[in-house]
Amino acid sequence: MGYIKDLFKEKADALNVDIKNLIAQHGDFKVGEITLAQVYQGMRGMTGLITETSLLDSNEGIRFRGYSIPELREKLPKAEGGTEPLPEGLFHLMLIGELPSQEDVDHLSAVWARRSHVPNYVFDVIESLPVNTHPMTQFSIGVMALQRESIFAREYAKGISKKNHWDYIYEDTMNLIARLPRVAAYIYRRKYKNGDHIQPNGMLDWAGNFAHMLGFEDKGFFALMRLYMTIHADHEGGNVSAHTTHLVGSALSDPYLSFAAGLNGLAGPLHGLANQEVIRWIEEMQQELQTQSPSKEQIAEYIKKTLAEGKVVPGYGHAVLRKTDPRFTAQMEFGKTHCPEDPLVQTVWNIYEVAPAILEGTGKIKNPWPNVDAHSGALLKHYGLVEEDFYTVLFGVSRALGVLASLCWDRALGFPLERPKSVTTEFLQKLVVGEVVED
Ligand code: CMX
Repeated sequence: MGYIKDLFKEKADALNVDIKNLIAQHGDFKVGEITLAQVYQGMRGMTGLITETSLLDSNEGIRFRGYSIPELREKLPKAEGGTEPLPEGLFHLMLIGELPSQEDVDHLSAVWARRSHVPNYVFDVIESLPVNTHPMTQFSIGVMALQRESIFAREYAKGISKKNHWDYIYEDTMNLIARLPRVAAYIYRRKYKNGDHIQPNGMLDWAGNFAHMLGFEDKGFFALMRLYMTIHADHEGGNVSAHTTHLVGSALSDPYLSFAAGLNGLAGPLHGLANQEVIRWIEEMQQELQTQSPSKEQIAEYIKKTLAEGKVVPGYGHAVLRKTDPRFTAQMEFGKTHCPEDPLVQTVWNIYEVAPAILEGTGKIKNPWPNVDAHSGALLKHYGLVEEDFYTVLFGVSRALGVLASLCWDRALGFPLERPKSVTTEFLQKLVVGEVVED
C-alpha cells in the first residue's frame, strides 16, 4: 500500500472505535428536533449526516478539519515560487485529518500524474456528443464513460468483504481525481479551441497541469487555478453535490457513478451553475445599460429590476451561510493583488457594495451576502478563460476532492444505505390532530 493509504487506514480504524463508543454511550442523545416546516422546506437546519472533511459555521464560513481558508492559504504547502496552496495539500488534510508536509504534497502530485491516463474510448464517447452540448453534460457523461475502469465495481462483482470496501473506493478515488483534469481540459479544447488538444505535463502539480492542458501558461492563472481548486473542494455534507455523491455511494455505487450523480446536482443554477449565471447576469446588465462599468446607482436599479421580474440575483444568498462567504473574500483578496484595475472585477466589487442592503430590504432573503460564485467568473475572464458555460466544470473538478475524500470515509466507517422516511401531506394533517401516530 502507498503510505497515504496506510495512514488513512490507521485513522479510519481509530475513528471506527470512537464512533462505536459514542453510539454505545450516547446513542439515545437527541440531536435537534425536526419541525413540520423543516420537513417541507428543504430540510434546512436538520442534522442528519456525518461528513468528516469539513464543517460550516453560518457566520464564519467553512473550516476544513478545523482550518479556515485564510489559515490554509498560509499553512498549506505551495508550488516552488507559488503564492497559493496546492489542492493536493487540502485533499491530504481532508483525507488524513492532518496538515501535510511538502513531501506529502509532492508525493500526491506524482501519484496523480502517474494515474492520470484516460482511455481513448472516453474521448470517443465525448466526441459522439454535439459540440454545443453543455460542458457540464459532457463532463458528467465523460465521468460515466470512465466508470468502466472502476476497481470497486470489478472487485464487488467478484465478491468482497464489506471490511475491504474502503480499499477499492480509495483506489477509484485516486484514479478518478487524477483523470478529471484531463477529461475537463479535453472538453474545453474540443468545444472552444477547435479540438486543438494539449498533452499533459507530468512534471507539473495537479492544478498547474490542468491550467496547462486548458491552454494557459500565465503564472497568475496557475496561482488562480490552485486557489480555485482549493476553495471549491468542500462545503460540508448537506449541499447538493456532496449529499448526492454520499447518497448514491450509500447504495455501494462506485465513485464514478456517485460523483457523476453529484456533478448533475452541481450543474443546477441554484448550486454550481450559479458561477455561469453571475457572469451572464452582469453581461446582460452591461448590454442593457450600454456600459462596461455600470455605476453603483445603475447596479442597484438592475438588482431591483431582477427581483421584480421574480428572478434570483445569482451569486447572492446561501442555505446555511449568514455572512459574506470567506471563499468570496479569498477571491477578492486575490483580485486586489493580481488585477485591481480590471473593470469586470471592479463591477463585482461594486455589486458587493450595493446588493446586500437591497436583498436584505426584501425582508425574505435570509442571507443577503455574496457566495463563492459571485466572484469566480470575473477572475477567470481576466486571464482569458472567457467561456462562462465552462465555469461549473472547474467547480466540478475541484469538488471531486472533497466529496471523494468523504466517500472514502463513508466506506471506511461502514455507513449504511441512506434511506430517510417520507410521509404524505395527508399523513401530516392527521398526525398534527392525533388521528395517526408515527411508526
Ligand atoms: N435573489 C433573489 N431571491 C433570493 C435570493 C437571491 N439571491 N436568495 C434567496 N432568495 C429568495 C428565495 O428564492 C426564497 O424565495 P421564496 O420564499 O419566494 O421561495 C426566499 O428568498 C428565502 O430563501 P432563503 O431561505 O434565503 O434561501 P434558500 O436557502 O431557500 O436558498 C439559495 C439558498 C442559494 C438557493 C438562494 O439564496 C439563491 O437562489 N441564490 C442565488 C443562486 C446562487 O447564487 N446559488 C449558489 C449558492 C452557492 C453554491 O451552491 O454554489
